[in-house]
Amino acid sequence: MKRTIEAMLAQAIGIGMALAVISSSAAAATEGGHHGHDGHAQRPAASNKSPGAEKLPPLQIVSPQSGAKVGRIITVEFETPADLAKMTMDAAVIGVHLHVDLDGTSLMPASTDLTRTAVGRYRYTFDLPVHPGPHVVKVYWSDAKHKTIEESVKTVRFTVVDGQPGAKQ
Ligand SMILES: [Cu+2]
Repeated sequence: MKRTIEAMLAQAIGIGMALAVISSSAAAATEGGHHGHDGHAQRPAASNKSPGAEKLPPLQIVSPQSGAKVGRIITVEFETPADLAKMTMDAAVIGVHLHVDLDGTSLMPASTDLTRTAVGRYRYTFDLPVHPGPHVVKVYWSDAKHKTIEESVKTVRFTVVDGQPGAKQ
């Protein structure tokens, strides 16, 4: 099951987007990578962070690579140690969950929409029409209200080339 985010966005706009929270989360992300070394003494008070944000499982896009030239079927492969049965929209209780995004169209794949290609590695194929030219794929966590958790966003920019034989030259 796939659902576009439009309906959820309408709800989110009604609630009001907390932009201040997003910017403070981004600031938190810049020091998030150092927690393992800094120890408790240097850790700032976590007053502005999204609840549980620093415990989110990492996400990493492994394909396409930045600047790659790919065909018209857009596939993203990513790595995460997360239990995606619990962190997708088919979870029993929707909390933080996976979003994938192609050129601003945000999708929420169920875990069954993902092909596991290795331990902790998954592939998703977008069922969206694309034209030759530059494109952007993002993989990230959203909270239970489908608000993007900015510090989790992974982005890759690549180019679609029309490799189909017989296409207009
Ligand atoms: Cu969502």
